[in-house]
Amino acid sequence: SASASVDPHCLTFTRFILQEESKYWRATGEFTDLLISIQIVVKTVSTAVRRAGLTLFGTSDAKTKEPKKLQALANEIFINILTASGSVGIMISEENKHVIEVDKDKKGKYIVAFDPLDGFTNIDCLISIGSIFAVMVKDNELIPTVEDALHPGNRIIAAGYALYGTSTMLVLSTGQGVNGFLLDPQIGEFLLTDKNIKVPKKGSIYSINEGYANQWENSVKEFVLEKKFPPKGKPYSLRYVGSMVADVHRTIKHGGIFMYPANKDTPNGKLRVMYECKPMAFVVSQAGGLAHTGSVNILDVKVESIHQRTPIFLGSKDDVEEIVAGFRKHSITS
Ligand code: P6P
Repeated sequence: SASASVDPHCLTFTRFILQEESKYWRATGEFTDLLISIQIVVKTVSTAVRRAGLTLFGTSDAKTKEPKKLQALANEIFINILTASGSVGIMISEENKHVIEVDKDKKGKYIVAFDPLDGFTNIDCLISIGSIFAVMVKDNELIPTVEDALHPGNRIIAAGYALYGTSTMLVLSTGQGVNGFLLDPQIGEFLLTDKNIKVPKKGSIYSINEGYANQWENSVKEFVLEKKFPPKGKPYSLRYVGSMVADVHRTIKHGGIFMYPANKDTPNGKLRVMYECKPMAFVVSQAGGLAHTGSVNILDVKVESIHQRTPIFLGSKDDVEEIVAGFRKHSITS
């Protein structure tokens, strides 16, 4: 069977985490418990997503209501399993207006921000969607309260995403590089298939919703124009799925730049700082790439509200630095 072809030395996610624990972390076991719980979350959401076509759709209102149900289900899966881990103190979810505080008896020191099912409206036409998460701790590593969600001393210690595409992939960084694990559904295990992922230094793909071109700032207009009509060499290709996890994962693997700039409709951009942009910036930076707002590194963005948005330019270092130079040029001359 297909699973028999898997390299017997292929590490499962669980064994990888246990190895990492013995190498890097003060092995309290709490962080390991949390990462193992995140693995269970992703397996459970993946099963729900894969069954969506059979259980949630087929009704006349599939386009309107069903994706919302799947998004709510994914959110419940995140909250219930992370709560049960005993490692989490508070959670910030794209789906919840307010910070979620875990009951005292199950409370742990970690702060988890997540988008349970990003791009979920794409599911009824079978476009890849994903989950995004970041794990933070307070600077004093004490148990967090609701007020700590925006504490400037919070630091990201792990982040990653799940891509529910042709296969389910879990990409994780715990601060020692980035690794990708493919779910083998026949044995229900994530296997380490993409070890030490690195973003190419420069790419040949730009990824942006060109439908908003009439709303872009000049820096963005000039950058995109130069990619399409370069003074010398070949133009870049445009690839845009409209599902952040799919666009970011392709950018990490193939290089290039993913952009969601400010538009007149969304003056701070559309994508959220805590559970979309910062987790992706952590992963991309750990893979040797760069994530920027046009004025600061995404990881340095000051968070003043849990659903705060930001413009984002992410991917190959050379490509992102090029558009950042364009922003600097315009800010000096304006
Ligand atoms: P637009 C999906 O709705 C999402 O939140 C991200 O996954 C994606 O990158 C972005 O919005 C797409 O937005 O405005 O191009 O449709």
